[in-house]
Amino acid sequence: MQPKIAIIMGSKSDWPTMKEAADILDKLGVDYHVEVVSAHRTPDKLMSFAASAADNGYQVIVAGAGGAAHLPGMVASKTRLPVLGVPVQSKALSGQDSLLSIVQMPRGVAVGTLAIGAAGAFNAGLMAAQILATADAELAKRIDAFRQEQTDTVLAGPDPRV
Ligand code: RP5
Repeated sequence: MQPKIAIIMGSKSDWPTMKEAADILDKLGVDYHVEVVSAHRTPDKLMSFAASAADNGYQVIVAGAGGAAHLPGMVASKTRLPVLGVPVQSKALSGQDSLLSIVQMPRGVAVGTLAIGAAGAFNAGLMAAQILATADAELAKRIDAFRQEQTDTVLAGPDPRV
C-alpha cells in the first residue's frame, strides 16, 4: 500500500536525525516513504516531488534540513499537504540557522516547525501520526497507548537520583 507519510531531507547527512521520525512511526506501526530531496542540489526534483505528493497518495510530509534550510518552505509552496519542518542541527550555528530558516515563513504558506535536532524529528513523526489518527481509530489507540506508556514510566520512577 502507498504510504501516507513522506519523510524527506536535504542530505544523507540528515538521516541520523531524521531516523528519529522513522523510528516513532515504526513503533506506531505507520508506513512511510524516505527520500533525499535537496532544495538547492536537486531543485527540479523538489518541485516535482512536492507538486505530485498529494496525487501520489501522501497526506503529510515531514521535511528536515539544516543550514539555510529552505526545503520545508519550498515543498509547502508546491503542495497543500501539511508540511512538518525539522531544523537539523548544523555545525556552524548549532541549528539556529535551520530553525530560523524554517520557522519564519511569511504569511500565506504554512509550515509547521518542530524543535531543533533529534527531539524535533521524533515529534515530527509523532505529529504526522497524530494527523493521520484523526481519521484512523486504530492508530489513535496506538498513540494513546504510547502516551500512556510514557506517563507510566515517569510515574513509576519519580526519584531523580535513580
Ligand atoms: C542541507 O545542508 C542539508 O539538509 C544538510 O543539513 C546540510 C549539509 O548537507 P551536506 O553538506 O552534509 O550534504 O541541505
